[in-house]
Amino acid sequence: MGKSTVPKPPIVVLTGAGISKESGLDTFRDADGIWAKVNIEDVATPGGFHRDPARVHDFYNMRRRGLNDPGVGPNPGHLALARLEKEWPGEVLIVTQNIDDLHERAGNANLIHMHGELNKVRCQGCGAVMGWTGDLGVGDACPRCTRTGTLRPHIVWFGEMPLEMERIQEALDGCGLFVSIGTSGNVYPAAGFVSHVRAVGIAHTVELNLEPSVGASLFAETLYGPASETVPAFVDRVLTRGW
Ligand code: BV8
Repeated sequence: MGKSTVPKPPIVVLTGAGISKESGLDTFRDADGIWAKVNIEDVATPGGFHRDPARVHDFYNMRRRGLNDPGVGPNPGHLALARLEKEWPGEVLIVTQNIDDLHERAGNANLIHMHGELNKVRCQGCGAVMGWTGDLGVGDACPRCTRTGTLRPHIVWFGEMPLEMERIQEALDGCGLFVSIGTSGNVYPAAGFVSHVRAVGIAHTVELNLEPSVGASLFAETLYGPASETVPAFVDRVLTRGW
């Protein structure tokens, strides 16, 4: 079924690690999560990278190998969001905190990776951002400027400015529906988006998560359960009778 002609309000969807959990990727703050195994300061800050780049490369190389494992792919939660973008007769923007590429692989095209992407690297010498699906090491040369020692993961670390914030703020200002999926609401500025949307005062706000997030009370509606179940059901509802 294609899009009908009557334009409908834009939808903004914020996703976090919880939507990729059932695809086999670890979350951060669950009991078995990433931050239970490594120290944020050592692997997800500019200081950590400056102190020990090889250690940070190892951390992201392990996660990149995990993501690019043939057994890892989009789950029904990702696929439902691709259907929403395809069939909703208005704009659907996915703003993801995730650095995996499962939204793209599910079929979403209108997508912002506000914390960067695991399968990309950035040269601190010439600024180039390039696809990179293998391991990255301190000795690797930039394919564009040939410098060595200047490549870093194209990922936003703590204390660094998330990407495309202006475009995100504009989308939040103008949306009719804001949905937050699979995020614990601990990390800013993403955790503040729902408050921004409420202050604008137009949109309906919904949290789809396994359990209440830190900001659960800020949402007009909350639905709990695994994303592979809650997201398809919610998308069905929006496409058949709105919110
Ligand atoms: C910024 C990339 C300002 C790396 C990430 C002191 C010093 C400096 C900064 C700060 C500070 N104090 C506060 C800050 C701000 C800081 C922050 O918020 N810190 C927190 C910890 C207090 N934020 C920043 O630093 C940001 N930048 O503020 O810049 C600035 C201003 C001007 C100029 C320059 C700078 C940058 C934040 C981005 C950091 N990078 N990731 C990497 O991925 O390795 S953050 C990291 O957390 C990931 O991106 C992740 O996506 C994100 C959020 O985590 P979640 O996705 O929510 O994952 P989590 O595990 O927490 O939750 C999963 C949820 O899923 C759970 O609720 C669970 O119940 C649910 N779930 C589980 N299974 C399922 C499920 N749901 C559904 N279905 C299931 N099956």
